[in-house]
Amino acid sequence: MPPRGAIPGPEPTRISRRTLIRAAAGAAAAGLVHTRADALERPVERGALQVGLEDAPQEVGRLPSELGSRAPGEELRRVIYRNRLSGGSLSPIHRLEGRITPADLHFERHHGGIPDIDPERYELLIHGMVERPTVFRLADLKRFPAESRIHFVECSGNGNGVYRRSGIPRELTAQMIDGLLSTSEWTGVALGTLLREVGVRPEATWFLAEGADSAHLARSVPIEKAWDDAMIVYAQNGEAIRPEQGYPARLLLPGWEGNSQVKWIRRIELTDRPVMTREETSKYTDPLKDGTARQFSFVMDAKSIITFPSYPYVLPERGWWEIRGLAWTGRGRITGVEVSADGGRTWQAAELQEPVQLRATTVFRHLWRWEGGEALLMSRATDETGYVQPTLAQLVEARGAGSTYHANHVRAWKVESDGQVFFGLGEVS
Ligand SMILES: Nc1nc2c(c(=O)[nH]1)N[C@H]1C(S)=C(S)[C@@H](COP(=O)(O)O)O[C@H]1N2
Ligand SMILES: [Mo]
Repeated sequence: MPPRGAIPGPEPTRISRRTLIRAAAGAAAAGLVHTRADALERPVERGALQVGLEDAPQEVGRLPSELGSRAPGEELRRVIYRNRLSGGSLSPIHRLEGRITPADLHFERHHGGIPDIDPERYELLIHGMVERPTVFRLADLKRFPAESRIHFVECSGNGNGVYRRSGIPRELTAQMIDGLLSTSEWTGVALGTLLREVGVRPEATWFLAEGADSAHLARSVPIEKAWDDAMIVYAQNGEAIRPEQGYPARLLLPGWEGNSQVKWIRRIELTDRPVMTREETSKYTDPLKDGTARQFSFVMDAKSIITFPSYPYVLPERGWWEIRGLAWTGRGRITGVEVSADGGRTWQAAELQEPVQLRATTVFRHLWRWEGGEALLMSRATDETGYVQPTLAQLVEARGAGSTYHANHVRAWKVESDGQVFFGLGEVS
């Protein structure tokens, strides 16, 4: 068991670094692992690891089942943030391990509810500035060479609740702050493959992607993205994508804002200019200080958040704790994450979980000794373009206070002297 804080209520897990070292030394002494036990602490006696047969279960357990379930007490839930047709739900990122989001916990954002689409009758039309306008059925899409890739999807509104200098509640979970982020292994066909099939005319520079939901969500996308890494995906973490994620097929634009990744995709029209839909004019633009607005701000900038320790975890005792979190960037790969325990005065490099992949979340970890006083934990991500996750002050300086999207500033967690952890951005700004 790795060290883990406890949510108030159940018995706290008490594992010190000393215990971990002892356990490792004990296992080594018993010949279970090849560790240099002498470099650790005095090994415990061999007998300590011997387990009597009477400890083995005496009764046969449950029989196999067709469908698995989560262990009792390990059930996880999304948080629905607006219980209307135009709503969403947040993924429990503070309760997940590793980078992959279980498909039933992938965040949701839809503007007109989830349509029921019959996969037998599903059609994707590609037309406009093409040589051969074509309708693809689901079976057609699956006949093309398939690709599987791990990518995050993040709503560009993710984290906008903490894009403020004051008035932010302390009792916020990472789920509530940044839960409009999820990562899956997506499988589908490269959009470039389909475009070669229909023959794109040279004057086409953009394409319009339109969904089959009642919102008719539509976005204009520069054609370069299609030749680069855009996909039409029909599977997620090994099975058909969920209705919430766009069943039977969605547009995947790795690293770009969630809104542009049209679900339930039914039409792609090649054009020589952006169409200026609602979602790229009145919505999903970023008002700036000087009265203008950023438009087509597709790329999700580098960002990170510590998921442990975070609210509502409680550190039961001082000592060694592993700070853990997620970092991601739409610009390419994460190259570094730094962690601070003193509110940004000093920073140390965290370890990145290999392999660090393109436009995918990366887990970072940093061993930290909590001396028992107050601490302000922060993380700061850098990506391969040299872009560094900004502070709130830097972001407000660059964009003004009126933006509601792309709030990727450094987040902070306040550890109180009694071990309670709260959202702590107000301490920083
Ligand atoms: N057709 C359609 N596509 C859509 C949406 C929608 O409402 N309709 N919502 C968009 C938004 S705002 C986001 S953030 C992502 C969310 O993807 P997810 O629900 O699979 O997490 O889908 C995008 N694609
Ligand atoms: Mo979104």
